[in-house]
Amino acid sequence: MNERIVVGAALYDGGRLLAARRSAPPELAGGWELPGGKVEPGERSEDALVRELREELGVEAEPTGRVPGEWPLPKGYVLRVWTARLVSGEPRPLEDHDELRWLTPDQVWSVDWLAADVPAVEAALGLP
Ligand code: DCM
Repeated sequence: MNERIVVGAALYDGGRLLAARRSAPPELAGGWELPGGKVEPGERSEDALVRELREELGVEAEPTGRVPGEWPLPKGYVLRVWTARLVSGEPRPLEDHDELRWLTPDQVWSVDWLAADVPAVEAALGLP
């Protein structure tokens, strides 16, 4: 039963964490998140993560480990997070986002993370 899982990536590069600002839907627009999205029926979570990063950011990425925990989202979804590293490409906001920011450790709390992402980011800090 995969249909209520959202996967997010704590994508690290050179010690910086990627944050993505949502452009839709209206109630989430302007909030920052770990990029990712819904796992499709029958899809492995790590495959969904790779697919979402390809679609949303135009990059190839590799999950490097599961961040312990899961966090509730609206409509019965739960957020699960993996650390990930860039394999190729430079992230661009192709879909769902209007801005990306690489955050150094001292900048991590400088953006307005979506509610579910706050504990997820806390859990992911220091894991790469
Ligand atoms: N979501 C979130 N934090 C993330 C990824 C997703 O809060 N890091 C939420 C936003 C939507 C739902 O999960 O309510 C589905 O996301 P999407 O629209 O990207 O598939």
